[in-house]
Amino acid sequence: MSSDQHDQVKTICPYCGVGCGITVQQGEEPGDVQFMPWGDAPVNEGRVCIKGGAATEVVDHEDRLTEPLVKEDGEFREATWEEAYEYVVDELERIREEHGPDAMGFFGSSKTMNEENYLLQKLARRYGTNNVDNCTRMCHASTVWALRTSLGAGAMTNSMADLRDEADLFWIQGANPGEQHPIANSQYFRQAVLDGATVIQVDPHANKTTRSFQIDETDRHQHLQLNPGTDIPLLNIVLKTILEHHEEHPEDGWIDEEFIQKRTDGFEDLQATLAEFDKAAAAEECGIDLEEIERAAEKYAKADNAAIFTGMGMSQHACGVDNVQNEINLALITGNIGRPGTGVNPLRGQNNVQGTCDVGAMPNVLPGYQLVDDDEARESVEEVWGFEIPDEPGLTNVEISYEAGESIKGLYVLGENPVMSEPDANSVAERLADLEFVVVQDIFMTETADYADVILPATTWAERGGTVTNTDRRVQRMRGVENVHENTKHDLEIVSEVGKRLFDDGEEQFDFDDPEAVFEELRQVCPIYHGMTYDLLGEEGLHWPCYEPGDEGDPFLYEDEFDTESGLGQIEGVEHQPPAETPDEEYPLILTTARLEEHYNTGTMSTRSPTLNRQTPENFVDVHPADAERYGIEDGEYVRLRSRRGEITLEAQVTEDTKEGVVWTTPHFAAASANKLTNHVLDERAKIPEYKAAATEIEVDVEPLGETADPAADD
Ligand SMILES: Nc1nc2c(c(=O)[nH]1)N[C@H]1C(S)=C(S)[C@@H](COP(=O)(O)OP(=O)(O)OC[C@H]3O[C@@H](n4cnc5c(=O)[nH]c(N)nc54)[C@H](O)[C@@H]3O)O[C@H]1N2
Ligand SMILES: Nc1nc2c(c(=O)[nH]1)N[C@H]1C(S)=C(S)[C@@H](COP(=O)(O)OP(=O)(O)OC[C@H]3O[C@@H](n4cnc5c(=O)[nH]c(N)nc54)[C@H](O)[C@@H]3O)O[C@H]1N2
Ligand code: SF4
Ligand SMILES: [Mo]
Repeated sequence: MSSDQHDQVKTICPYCGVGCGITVQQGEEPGDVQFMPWGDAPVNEGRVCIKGGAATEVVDHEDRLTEPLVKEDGEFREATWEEAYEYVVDELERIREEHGPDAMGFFGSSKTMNEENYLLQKLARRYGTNNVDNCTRMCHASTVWALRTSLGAGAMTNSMADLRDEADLFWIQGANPGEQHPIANSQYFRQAVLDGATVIQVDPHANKTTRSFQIDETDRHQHLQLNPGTDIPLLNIVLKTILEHHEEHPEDGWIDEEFIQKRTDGFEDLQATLAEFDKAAAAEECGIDLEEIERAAEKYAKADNAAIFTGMGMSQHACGVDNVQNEINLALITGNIGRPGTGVNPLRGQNNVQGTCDVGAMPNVLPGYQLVDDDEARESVEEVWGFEIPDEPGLTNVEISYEAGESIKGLYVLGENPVMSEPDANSVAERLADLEFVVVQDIFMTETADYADVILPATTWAERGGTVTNTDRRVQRMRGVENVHENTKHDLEIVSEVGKRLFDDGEEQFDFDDPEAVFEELRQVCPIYHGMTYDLLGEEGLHWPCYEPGDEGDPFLYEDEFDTESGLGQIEGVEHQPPAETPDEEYPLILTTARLEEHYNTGTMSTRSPTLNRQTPENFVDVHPADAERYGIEDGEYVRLRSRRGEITLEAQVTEDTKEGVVWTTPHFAAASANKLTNHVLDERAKIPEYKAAATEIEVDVEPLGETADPAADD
């Protein structure tokens, strides 16, 4: 399969969903791959954060998987591609014959491109199952659920550019754009703040977002440092404050009556929910002075254009859908939506998580969010694909891992690392060990690949072409330099080859000349991409929805109506649901987990990047000084964190960045993997895990991990 490969290419940063353009330059030797700025790149105009600038460091890393590997007597040995393909195809056939197609699970990858995920979900469906999902499940699944149900589309309502130009207030709840979306923060949001916009940050932890807006130093901005898992009561205080003020002073227009009447449904439900709601008791639950929250409510209500940012602190709770619904409630009753500078905006995580969802790598939807159980939608896709699609939604990835060894017998993992990224990781590992067959397609050996029977070595982002979709729905082209390691193959080629060999009519359904040919098929079955072609994408890319060639896409959504059946935005009152685990005598602290600027997810790339790893080479836990005093913990001392599911040993940082009673750590490091502690409890509807609250205890006087840190040592 040919690809878009040259010595110097304009492409897109492989880390986060901002979608910054960069240039990759190939030197004399194939492995000599250098970063260069792309001066007029559409999103970032040449600027990058620390990760973008260091992205090429891992392309030729000595740990790259360079040959297919097959497990024999518990050890991996090198194999030919022919042998590896045969093994995969034979096992997929055997599992389908012996257990039926729903015994397989397929994980798509938000680190890979639209074409690759499109082909993987097509493969799963041709195989006969809708058990296909991607990391959005652990990420913004709840956000997407709430946005889709109440507004229409599971994406940012606005674009970074209109937020920069028009927003007067940013309400940032459970998101840390200063570190997780640094260029969006520095080049877009910070600009608005320099022009006078106010920031309200709602987060149990202080971070670079707090510091970049100097939140402590002005009266204008506020940091509401709440207890983890108390976001519903906090927003209910805000909502009730606004409603009460409107009763007394309708002339101030804190709520937008006309908007509520013409464009929304369910306002009475919200009023009823809040009628008996006790603001003072709720403020106590949140751990914040009531007046502080009321002051923030006033600022939101008075802003001409107020925009909400919502992140993992909201989505990763068993009440994740309701958390986001309450943000939607706030935007709808104040009419802060459908205009530039407003809305409810999830900053999407991985470089291509938006696209991976758009192209249908999810168990309930086909490309373009067409429901698998909608006969008309399914039939229209079947017409193009030429085979029948199963009509029942499949299992999510977290469910697939939990069914491993039970109804699930085999797993195809394209670029995910569930043994580190899913909650209660010790038990995920045990379950994967019970599978009959696992194939992992990755660029590095991972904690998950340890459990594989076959490992397929893929080329990296810098070595291949395709498209990715960023957080404001901009579809952009990626281009690659030559393969650094000759025997690695492009993800698209690997999936295509498996499809061709697996099915009688595979040649027809899985043979494509290049990524563009796959995109041409994708746009036929994905209405929101229908108007795009590689030529039209050019260097600027296009925003979806783009129904016909020439459509410019919408920079912001819902100007005239919502994309719901009634065309109305859905308001729905929600009540506090505490996390599944709250502190008790045995586990008196609440653990929450979140990210660092210099590391990335399960660390497979960032911990191997010298520039990124230098600053923070191992995991740590933030402990409030009052807690440190009670436990007798010195700053820099090693401690053991223990939950009902496991324990890890790591350094304690004593800091007021965290709140008393709350310990804060990161999911980036295998040697002290936070997910050994987290709780496998899911939001009922979106099936997202509660990564942001688990009851924990600290033990002191433990040995440091030291130089010889062994990932298995703290099992
Ligand atoms: N540098 C870097 N950038 C990344 C990533 C990375 O790993 N590193 N990952 C990418 C991915 S996949 C994603 S999804 C995004 C995620 O980006 P964010 O949504 O910013 O994710 P987190 O840092 O996990 O969590 C955000 C904040 O939630 C806070 N929080 C914790 N518990 C609660 C709570 O109960 N309530 C509230 N209100 N806040 C809480 C945390 O303290 C943290 O500051 O980042 C993307 N960008
Ligand atoms: N405790 C806790 N856990 C969390 C979170 C949290 O906040 N706290 N956040 C959750 C969130 S938001 C997310 S998104 C998930 C992320 O969970 P995962 O998606 O499992 O984590 P990543 O580390 O991003 O894994 C991506 C994998 O893709 C591989 N890869 C990179 N490029 C390529 C490529 O081009 N081809 C192929 N084939 N493979 C490639 C990488 O080496 C890596 O193994 O983690 C979740 N887990
Ligand atoms: S902000 Fe995100 S996309 Fe931009 S350079 Fe940094 S990691 Fe890459
Ligand atoms: Mo994510």
